[in-house]
Amino acid sequence: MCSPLSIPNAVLCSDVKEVLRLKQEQDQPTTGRAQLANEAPERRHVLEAIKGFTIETPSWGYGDSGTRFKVFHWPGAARNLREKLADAALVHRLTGVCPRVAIHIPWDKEDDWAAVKADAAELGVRIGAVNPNLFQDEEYRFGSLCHPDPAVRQRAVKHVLECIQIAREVESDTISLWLADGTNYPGQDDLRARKRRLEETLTEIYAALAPGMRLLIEYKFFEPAFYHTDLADWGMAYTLARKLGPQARVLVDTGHHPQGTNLAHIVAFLLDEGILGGFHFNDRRYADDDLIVGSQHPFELFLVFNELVAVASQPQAPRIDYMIDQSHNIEPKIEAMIQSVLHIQSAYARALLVDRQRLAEAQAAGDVLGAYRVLRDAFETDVRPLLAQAREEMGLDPDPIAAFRRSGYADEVARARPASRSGASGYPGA
Ligand code: PSV
Ligand code: MN
Repeated sequence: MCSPLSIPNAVLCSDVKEVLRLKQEQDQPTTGRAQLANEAPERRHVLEAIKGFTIETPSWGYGDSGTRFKVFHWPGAARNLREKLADAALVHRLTGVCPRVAIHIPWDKEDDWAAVKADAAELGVRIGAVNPNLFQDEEYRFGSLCHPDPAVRQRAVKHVLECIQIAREVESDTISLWLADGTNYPGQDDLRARKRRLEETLTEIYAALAPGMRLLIEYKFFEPAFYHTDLADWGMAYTLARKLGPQARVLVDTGHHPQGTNLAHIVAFLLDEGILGGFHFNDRRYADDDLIVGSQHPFELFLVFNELVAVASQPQAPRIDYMIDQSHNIEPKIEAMIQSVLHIQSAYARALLVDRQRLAEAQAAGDVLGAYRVLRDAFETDVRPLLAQAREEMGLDPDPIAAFRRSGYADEVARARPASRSGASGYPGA
């Protein structure tokens, strides 16, 4: 049996047999499901948690992107911020859980941010994290916030300050910072000097944050630099966030680790230190592949959510921003985004079904495989009926992908949005 919940948005345990029974019930008409919800309080808690769990989508995931070899144009791909917001708003209408859109500056730069804010609101979404580009200017060849030349560092700081101002204007409380800084050859620059420059520039940025604003520090172990990256791993991001202060937090991009890294362990560690601030979800096989979330390693995604749910049931649950960071090279962009949202919801729902009491008992008893099976039971549960019910209760189509395909939106934008450029190489100008 399951124990009662002490907090509303998390489920501490579930009876797998009960879940299977509920699944059979799913084939019954809606009234049957509603009755069932009343009968099974743990199911109700899972449903409410799923309905309240929001995911931010990235503006750049709606536009064309590619590898360094080729950018394939997708018919109807969004060409500017307004079109990206329209696509993101559709994803929100279909899933009910994507009310925020992350932007990148200057990719999404506009002159009138009050108008952007109003237009977004009219579409039913708002601007989420503001991401400064610190990698595009000619001046950034040897870095931005870590550059040896103080004038270039100041240019980079100024750009982040501009992003803070944009965040204020659109009423976003999040600056999400990723650095492309690094070197390609041993000896190219002084590594300790670069670290100190970074501390200095970040301190200046931190001081300019509005009260209550968060600075999410994202790390990545390689690319575009190959010998060293200035913010290479969670330990470096953690150290800097701690030095800066409570408004700084670590952001984990699931595609930014070497092969074989145990992501759930990193997440558990950062959670326990109270320093985890957000996620960039995507999936990878080899490098920073930016593929559909959960498409390559669904068990790993589930294990990450298992750690998050374990902490969500504690009284002082931290604020974590769940964002998708994907670039779609060959696949339809809106559909890929919806698919990622659905996979995230599946992982979350399964993690909510973990029987935490049985897990703790098995762990305490040294029952290695018993503990493993508790996780496996939850992971192997078919949560599609549960998710469909949550969507129906939100007044949505239970199958957002089918609804998208039926909507005619893809054809409509393909007609309305001629390619802004065709068949370009991933190497600009090549
Ligand atoms: C870098 O690889 C990254 O993950 C950062 O989050 C950027 O903001 C994003 O991709 C888009 O370039
Ligand atoms: Mn990222």
